[in-house]
Amino acid sequence: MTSSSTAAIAIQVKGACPHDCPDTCSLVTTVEDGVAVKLQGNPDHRPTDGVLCTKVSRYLERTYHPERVLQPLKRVGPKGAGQFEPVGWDEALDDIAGRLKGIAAVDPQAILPYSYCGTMGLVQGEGMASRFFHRLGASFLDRTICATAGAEGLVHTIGGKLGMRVEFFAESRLILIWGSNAIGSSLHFWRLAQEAKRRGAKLVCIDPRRSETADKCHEHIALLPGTDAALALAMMHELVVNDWLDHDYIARHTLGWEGLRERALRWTPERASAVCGVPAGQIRSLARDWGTTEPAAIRLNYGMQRVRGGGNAVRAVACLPALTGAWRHRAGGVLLSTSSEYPIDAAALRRPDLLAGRLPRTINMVTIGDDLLRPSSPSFGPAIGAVIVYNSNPVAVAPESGKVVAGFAREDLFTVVLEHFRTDTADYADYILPATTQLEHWDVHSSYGHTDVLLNRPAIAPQGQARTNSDFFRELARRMGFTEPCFADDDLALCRAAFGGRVDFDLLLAQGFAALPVREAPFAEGGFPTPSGKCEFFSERLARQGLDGLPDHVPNHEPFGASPRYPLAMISPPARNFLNSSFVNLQSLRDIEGEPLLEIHPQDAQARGIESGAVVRVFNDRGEYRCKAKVCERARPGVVNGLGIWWRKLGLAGTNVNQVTSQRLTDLGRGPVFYDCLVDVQRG
Ligand SMILES: Nc1nc2c(c(=O)[nH]1)N[C@H]1C(S)=C(S)[C@@H](COP(=O)(O)OP(=O)(O)OC[C@H]3O[C@@H](n4cnc5c(=O)[nH]c(N)nc54)[C@H](O)[C@@H]3O)O[C@H]1N2
Ligand SMILES: Nc1nc2c(c(=O)[nH]1)N[C@H]1C(S)=C(S)[C@@H](COP(=O)(O)OP(=O)(O)OC[C@H]3O[C@@H](n4cnc5c(=O)[nH]c(N)nc54)[C@H](O)[C@@H]3O)O[C@H]1N2
Ligand code: SF4
Ligand SMILES: [Mo]
Repeated sequence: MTSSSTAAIAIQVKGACPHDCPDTCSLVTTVEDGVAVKLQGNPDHRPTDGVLCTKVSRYLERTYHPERVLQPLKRVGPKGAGQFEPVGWDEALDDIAGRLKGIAAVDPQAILPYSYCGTMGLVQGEGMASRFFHRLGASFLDRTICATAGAEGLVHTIGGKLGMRVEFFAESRLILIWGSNAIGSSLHFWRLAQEAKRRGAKLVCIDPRRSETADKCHEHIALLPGTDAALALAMMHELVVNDWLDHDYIARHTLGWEGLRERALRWTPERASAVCGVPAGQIRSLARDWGTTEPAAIRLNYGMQRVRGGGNAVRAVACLPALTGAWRHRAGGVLLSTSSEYPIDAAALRRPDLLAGRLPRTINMVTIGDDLLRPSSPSFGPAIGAVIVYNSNPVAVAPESGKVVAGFAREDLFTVVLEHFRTDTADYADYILPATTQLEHWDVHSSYGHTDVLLNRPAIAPQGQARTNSDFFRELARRMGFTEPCFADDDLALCRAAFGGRVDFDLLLAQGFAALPVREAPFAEGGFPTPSGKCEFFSERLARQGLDGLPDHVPNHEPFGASPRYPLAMISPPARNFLNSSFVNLQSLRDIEGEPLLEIHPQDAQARGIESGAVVRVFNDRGEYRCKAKVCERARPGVVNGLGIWWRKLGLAGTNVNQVTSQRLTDLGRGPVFYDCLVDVQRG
């Protein structure tokens, strides 16, 4: 592009929203004289339909934010104090390579990557980074912090992260929105649900919180956190006793019906009512709706699997469409994730062959607090000596932050953070390195809500001295003496490698997106990709692992009512205008959210002398944090909603909601239990 002194030349560049959101929107950035001046949703991309959410419509404010880190910074004060001075890239990279070489000479497993979905891009995510850590022989990171419990539940039932195509929800007659505040977290699905509603569909929201989505549904079932499997089993009870079953579908396309039937018959609506804290009549009517409406669909989301029994809960819910034959219709079935549709060539992209036969230990990202504090031992291996953080903000988002902070505060831990901003985690870095944003680099994206591949082209030059994540790992590899040719691949080559020849790259270059060939009604004729080829009510694989072969209600680690000291259950769903801890530092969005809030029901508030606006202390044995109370009926009695995920340093007393969450794990998938957490609340 050339600039002109008379009129700016405007070009439009197609990209992809990088954020951890099922909608994976196609973006169009207008650039004038090298400056991005406008960012819009691509009207030609069907799932995006020209619309962006409030958060990402502020992406330019984020990109050109005055507080962006634009040069490498080296720590000069104590850990966590946030005192840094500028340093050159070469000096930083040389020093980092030297430190890592020293650690690796003893045991490379003492080095740990820590990353998640700051960007969902396949290249700036685990592309060059994986090659680097594989070659090094660093510890593996088990990337469990969001979705693994539900993913395993789904895989063990229907065979993959697969399901309905999102656009057909517009034709459903009944939609259960289960564990999702769709208005905030998957806006484009919500628009389709609204279309269905206009055509006469009934919408039911199943969520302990009266969310913005619940407000707009016909019915809201405010169950206690972690009781979804009990609700689903009681629905099955009703399907059986009223014979709202598709016997032909069950006989031909499912496995384990007799066992499931027997179990369901033990879950009367009255029994589930006592567990879930909702009236038995409401459970009966939900089952009637499910059993007698066609086509009927479930938009399941990850909000309901952040409890001990999250994997089993997803299994139970994923059985419901097979019982009624809902899969026969393209507007029936369940959708949790579409990830397994994508033919990603992980070996070409990530090069596990560079491990050369080594099998490093695995660290679960959920237990980073405990693991950073663990000394060397024969069972654990070497104490963690260095962490390289990219695309994540663990000090804010990982559970039991008291321990996470203590871990990152270790003076003998060497920490490098690749970031856009000085996050809570960056404050504990030895080096903060400036990373490019989505407007400044190439990437290629899959989605977990629709089934298109998107290409992201850079729209503007890297700001300041920012470099892409892959550039950092490429340069570091060179300094570590890694000479394999794959470390010379540029980002465009990585974009091409991600799908090999399985996606038309020329189409991606021309149009910015390409649809995968997927079936309209994937399981209308069965054909589930499970070992038996059927929808597995009973899972032989789980039974062989010594687990329950059938789905069941697995009570929370911290069940409601179990502790006299901590009588309130706390969930911590996202505040609508933040995305995890991203965007919290954008003034325009923070102005909408105000301050960290705890929603509390009037009954619970009154019993504690708490009014709206009062500063409260939320506490349990793991710690405490302070926020402002909002007395309202968005909270059900007995459950408080601590809206997340604030930056600690932008909250009230330098902590956030994860100060009280626990590092315990889910039944399947080794996932976190953010919403399985008992607390009490006081004025304070
Ligand atoms: N605006 C916004 N959008 C986001 C995110 C964000 O932070 N902000 N996060 C993104 C990420 S990382 C993800 S993983 C996706 C998916 O995001 P989800 O985890 O599905 O998040 P939400 O849609 O907020 O849905 C969580 C809902 O589950 C409810 N819930 C809590 N416990 C239970 C329970 O035990 N049972 C049931 N039935 N419901 C429960 C909460 O009250 C909340 O309304 O959203 C993405 N989109
Ligand atoms: N209490 C509680 N805790 C939770 C949750 C909850 O509901 N309640 N939700 C959990 C869930 S679902 C998830 S997915 C996790 C999310 O946890 P994270 O994946 O850590 O998500 P973010 O907090 O958004 O942090 C992402 C960081 O990556 C940075 N980033 C973005 N793009 C790039 C890039 O291209 N390069 C580099 N180097 N950095 C980049 C951003 O600036 C941001 O600081 O949090 C979990 N924590
Ligand atoms: S709706 Fe989701 S994918 Fe679309 S712009 Fe917003 S965060 Fe990105
Ligand atoms: Mo997530």
